Amino acid sequence: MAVVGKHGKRYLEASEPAEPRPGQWGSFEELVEWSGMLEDRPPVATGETGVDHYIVQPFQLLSIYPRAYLYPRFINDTVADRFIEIASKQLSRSGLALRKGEKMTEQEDVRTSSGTFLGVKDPLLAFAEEKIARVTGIPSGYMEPYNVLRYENGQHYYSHLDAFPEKDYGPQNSQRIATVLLYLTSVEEGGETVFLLEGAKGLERLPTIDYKKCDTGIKYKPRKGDALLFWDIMPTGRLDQRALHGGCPVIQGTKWAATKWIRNRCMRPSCIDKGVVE
Ligand SMILES: O=C(O)CCC(=O)C(=O)O
Repeated sequence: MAVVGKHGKRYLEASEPAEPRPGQWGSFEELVEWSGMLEDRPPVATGETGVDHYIVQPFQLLSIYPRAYLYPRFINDTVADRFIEIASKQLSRSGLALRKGEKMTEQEDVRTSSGTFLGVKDPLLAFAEEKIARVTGIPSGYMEPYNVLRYENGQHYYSHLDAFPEKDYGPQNSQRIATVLLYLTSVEEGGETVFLLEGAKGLERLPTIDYKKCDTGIKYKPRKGDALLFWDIMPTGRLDQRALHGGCPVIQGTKWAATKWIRNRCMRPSCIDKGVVE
């Protein structure tokens, strides 16, 4: 039984089990069981394209400017390891989209990781993609293939936008609107994802930031299995410059991550078939 104290604060009586804390419960399913939610609120009838069960996925709002969410334990170790197993066989030096008139040699130092693109032939990779679709509410047809990245000691990705501003890249047929990073390893030191311009007034720092550094804004330290979602556009549909982000140099350990870029136009036959193309 809970007791409501002064100022409406809820206290637990000794007989009630203590509230589990992250790391103390066996699984998210157990947590849902413990919460009593399934008994109290069993799943309801869905529409044609819904699912008949709850998806248990806690999240933490990391920032509103840019909109960034952390999903702890989004994938388990088996799924994370599968990405690495497949990607390891086909790595090459990571590439970059060049701005108008830019040459690759000018950009060599911007991104020093290795990487590869992976589709969803493997069922575990397909499962992770479907989970991203459900959490973001954006069907997988709007998603690019995974870009799996490996950063070894000293390797980095200087801060950049994932979207393509028209002034730099010319008119776009479709635009990146959101990014999901799946962290496939924990990193002992370094390798954080940084948002240099985070904050309601983050843009005021734009003239002074150093794209090569990780010294302002917020940083997320990679933890195996976690996912980080951030929106590359604002609610208005315009590009959010505060979504500028980078991968800080790895100091100790190896960082593996899988990036999933989400577009504003369907890229695959799946949504064309379903008649939901925009
Ligand atoms: O490695 C990271 O933390 C960031 C990766 C990234 O910026 C990207 O793939 O666009």
